Amino acid sequence: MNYLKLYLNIYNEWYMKPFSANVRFIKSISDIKDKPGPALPEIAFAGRSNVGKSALLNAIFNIKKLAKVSSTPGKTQLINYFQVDDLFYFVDLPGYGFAKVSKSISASWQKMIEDFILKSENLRLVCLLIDSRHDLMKSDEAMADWMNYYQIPYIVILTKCDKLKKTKLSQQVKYFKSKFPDHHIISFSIHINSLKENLIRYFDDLL
Ligand SMILES: Nc1nc2c(ncn2[C@@H]2O[C@H](COP(=O)(O)OP(=O)(O)OP(=O)(O)O)[C@@H](O)[C@H]2O)c(=O)[nH]1
Ligand SMILES: [Mg+2]
Repeated sequence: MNYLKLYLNIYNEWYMKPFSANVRFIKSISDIKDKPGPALPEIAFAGRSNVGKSALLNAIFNIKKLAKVSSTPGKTQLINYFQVDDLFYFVDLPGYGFAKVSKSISASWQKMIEDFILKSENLRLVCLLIDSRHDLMKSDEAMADWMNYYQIPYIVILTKCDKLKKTKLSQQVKYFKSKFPDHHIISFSIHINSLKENLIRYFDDLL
């Protein structure tokens, strides 16, 4: 799958329109039975509200408003499908762990996320996004334990790495490696090109 590589190449040539032309929003669903066709491999983005799931998608495709981003948690409320050519879907999920939504709404989001992860036959990988600045939160631990229980393949992406000094960041990476010894961990920031490129390379190798 050379499309992301292509993007990387073109991205380095800043004056050209990048690969982003080939990604498009398909639809938002609340129930897995409404998922779009054709069936393609899926990579989903999960994590606490405000961790940076939607911003990550915008950043790697270099499109400002591909996915809706907000400084207020709880922006993404449905399961959003983005298709890259005829090759695969990136799926932006609602966040969890946001205290300000009512219990019934947060339970319905949780059910949506769990149903999607358990029932989507084409799901290849969940990217569990965790804010690099904090230690593991209860809700992230619960999500990871749940995925471990159901043997869902996942990696951990540490977000907002631009907000940490180098030494603190390497401490945090060590800390998360100790928490997730069996999972791949990738540092990321929407503001650091080398980290964006690392992540794009990772997806490229995967697909
Ligand atoms: N400094 C910095 N800010 C970031 C980064 N990633 C995201 N943000 C900011 O964090 C806020 C939340 O980003 P979103 O992408 O909307 O978060 P989300 O995880 O999709 O949140 P929900 O849709 O509520 O689940 C926005 O103000 C982003 O600009 C990053 O790498 N660095
Ligand atoms: Mg979002």
